[in-house]
Amino acid sequence: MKIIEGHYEIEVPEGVPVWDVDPYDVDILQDPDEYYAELRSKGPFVYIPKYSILACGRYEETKEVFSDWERFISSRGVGLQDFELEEPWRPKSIILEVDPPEHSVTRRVLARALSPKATAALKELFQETADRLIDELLEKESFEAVVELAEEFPTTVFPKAVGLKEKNSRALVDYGAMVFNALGPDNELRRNAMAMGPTTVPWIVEQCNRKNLKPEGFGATIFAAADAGEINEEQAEKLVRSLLSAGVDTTVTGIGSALWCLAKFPDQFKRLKDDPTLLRPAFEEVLRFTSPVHSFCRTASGDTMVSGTRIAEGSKILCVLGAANSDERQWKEAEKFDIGRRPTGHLAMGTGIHGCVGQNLARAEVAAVLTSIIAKVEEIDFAGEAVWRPNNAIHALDKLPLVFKRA
Ligand code: OVV
Repeated sequence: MKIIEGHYEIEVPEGVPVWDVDPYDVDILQDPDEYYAELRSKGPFVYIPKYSILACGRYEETKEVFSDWERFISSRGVGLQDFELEEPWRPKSIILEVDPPEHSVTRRVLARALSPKATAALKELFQETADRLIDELLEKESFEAVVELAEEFPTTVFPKAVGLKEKNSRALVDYGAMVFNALGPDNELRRNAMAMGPTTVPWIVEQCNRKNLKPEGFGATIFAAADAGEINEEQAEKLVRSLLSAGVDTTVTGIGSALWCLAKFPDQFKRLKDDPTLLRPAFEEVLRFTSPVHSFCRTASGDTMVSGTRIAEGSKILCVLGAANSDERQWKEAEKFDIGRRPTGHLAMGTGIHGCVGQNLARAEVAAVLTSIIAKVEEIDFAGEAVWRPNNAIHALDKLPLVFKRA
């Protein structure tokens, strides 16, 4: 059997349209809305010959595939590569790239480390940091919000929350770019990201060691689970690696996209300032509207059927979360950014047993930044063109020049 992008070539299931598109084309990654709409319009699934995968973008099927961990597994990788056929670029994640029962143990440990209680304890650190940063930015005529705020905030607070002893924002941001670009095909984005390995991976791996973690923080909670015999030392190191993999680029993207939405829709910013109780629903709408993680794959564990489509064992299914989050079958006026919508059930943080384990923390980080902004900033304006940064799994800004006008 022929291998394409690290998995077996599959046959086109009966009745499934063939769509000659490259979902990893730079133009699509930068501006995906038309691709999302066309994907949904073609049917519940399409077959994409370039990568021999199925893709789904309607809400119902995307949710079904993404949440059914028994029929659509993660242990063969959540990118295009099938880990049964090819070695991944790094040892598998023991939370993202495993299934139950192994997943249940590691999930429990990380859920404990990132519990609402652990997150609540960081509230003051988050608010003080956000207030200081926003005060600094108010002094400037304009600023580059990706670097100066979206990256600056998480790379300041997250290492402290984990208990890292060293600060290295560059390595954290670059490692995230590697992890997420690695989920795509062997394209230029993935190759450029992988080229950062030698300057990035050794530092990351080193920070996961118990001796480099403070006695307080998420890292310490994870190693306490190793001391209790729940997991072993190597697993504890891998779970710290998971924090460093998934905890930075995601929140950087969430903050950047929230700023972009508020600058682009000033009426919604005003509405938020007038009613700060909309802060949390506003961020959920940012997540729905921008889908920071635009797509992840699953692999069919056996022959199965979804909405009348036959799916063969070993098929890679690209779950296009961004398309599901803009599906008009699910969301009224889906193309509208409406902070009062309360978009329960959006798939931006996944759903089911693999749903984002750090979501409390992510929400708390963004809430601190937005709280500070609505108190201190009267108006957010663009100071130049916003540019999106293509990435095989993340839809994020590359450049966001902004002006804050003082309240
Ligand atoms: C990209 C990503 C998301 C979630 C978890 C991980 C990676 C991990 O390394 O465990």
